[in-house]
Amino acid sequence: MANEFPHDFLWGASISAHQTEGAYQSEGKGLTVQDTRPREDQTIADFTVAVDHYHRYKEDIRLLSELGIQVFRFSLSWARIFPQGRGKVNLKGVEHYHNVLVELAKYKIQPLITLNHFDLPQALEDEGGWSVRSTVEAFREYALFVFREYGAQAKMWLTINEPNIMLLVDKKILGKEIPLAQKYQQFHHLMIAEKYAFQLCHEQIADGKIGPVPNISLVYAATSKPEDNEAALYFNSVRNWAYLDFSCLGRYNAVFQDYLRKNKVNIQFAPEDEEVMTTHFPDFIAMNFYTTVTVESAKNRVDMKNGISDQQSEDIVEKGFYKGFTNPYLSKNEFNWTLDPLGMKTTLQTVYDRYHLPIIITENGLGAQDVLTEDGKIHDDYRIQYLREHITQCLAAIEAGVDLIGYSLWSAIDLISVHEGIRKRYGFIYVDRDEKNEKSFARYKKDSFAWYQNLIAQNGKMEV
Ligand code: BGP
Repeated sequence: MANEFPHDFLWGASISAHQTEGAYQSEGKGLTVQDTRPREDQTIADFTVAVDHYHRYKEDIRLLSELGIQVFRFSLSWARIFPQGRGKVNLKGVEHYHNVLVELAKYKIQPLITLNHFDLPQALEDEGGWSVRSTVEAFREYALFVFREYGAQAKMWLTINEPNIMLLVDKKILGKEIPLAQKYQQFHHLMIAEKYAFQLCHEQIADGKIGPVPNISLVYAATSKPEDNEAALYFNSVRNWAYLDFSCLGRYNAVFQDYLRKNKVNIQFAPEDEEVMTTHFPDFIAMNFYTTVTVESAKNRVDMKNGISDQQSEDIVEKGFYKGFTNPYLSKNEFNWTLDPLGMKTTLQTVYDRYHLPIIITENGLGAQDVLTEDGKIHDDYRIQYLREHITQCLAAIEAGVDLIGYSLWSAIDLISVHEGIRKRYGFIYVDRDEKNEKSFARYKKDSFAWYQNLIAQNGKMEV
């Protein structure tokens, strides 16, 4: 087995539209659910300006070319192209992404485009969002349009970012709680929409490749008690396999069906769905990974309230099923996210074993409170350490036989965290703004920039 990264391994970096672009009402863009989302804490950097990537994409892409990445994962803002979600096209928005693609081509950076990353057009949300079937139709119209428009410039595509986390942590991401029955009707619509994206990409783009992009983390049992193992079985299914089984195998798996049955959730199928589900499949799996999750049984617990607040699902409670448990063997980062590089390897092995498709990691990274020194430096050795540990496990997964084709970390540039504003920074490139003040938006290279640049130049070889 290989003990080095394949020569065509894709080294990359990732962002999303609403966390970077800003310009939220510029040049004809419609509002999205991220622009209107109620925020618990109004002091966090808002998304209306974000890090001004919309106006500074040329500078950002030039810096990324200096970094040496081969693939840049970004998302299109659906409402920039269709301000009302469907119907009238906004030509300025369409042109913007052509310009971005031209700029990437100039530096030979391959685009990896997410169709939608948490920012559904508000006009569609007003009609019922993913709870109603018409949003699936609007998504088909949008997907068809962008594949035709950009298919000559972009060959690798991703569908809808982390539908699993969006539904599980709805309050944090969308600013509202979705009742359970509606949540899983949304699941069905999101997954059917994704199936149409697979179909349309393959029909419209010569050599086009497309994959789903969920957040996948193995769920461990808190102890060897059979009840805890059962809890892990259910949460693995609800958090992970329900999504990938639908995408890659075209079915509702049995454990997930049982979960739905016990919760008295009935999914409405349209007449064509059975066929759509079982006909269109992805070419690869894109996987976002930050940490693993541990659960114990919540079968006989009456003293608890159902809920979840943590992005990484550690504090999930679902009576009768599972309850989050702090894994005593793992440490945490300063934002309370559990660290588990080996868990990334075993998650990769499990995903590959189940689906036998190539995998690309499209998110993995460390959110931290970086400090800009007076001489314009950011000494983020903690991020280098994090990356070193995780990339080592990528290689271990490849050595163990996993067809891992790339690693694109979160994030290329500092952006507004979904939950915690800009004080939680992820980028290789520091952006001079804080929660309240927009400041200069100047870009600075962090120490991790030089480290990753060197790593890419060596195709993943690390000096210990
Ligand atoms: C993923 C999202 C990203 C990103 C990341 C980090 O769930 O796809 O958009 O934000 O998590 O999360 P956070 O911003 O909450 O730190």
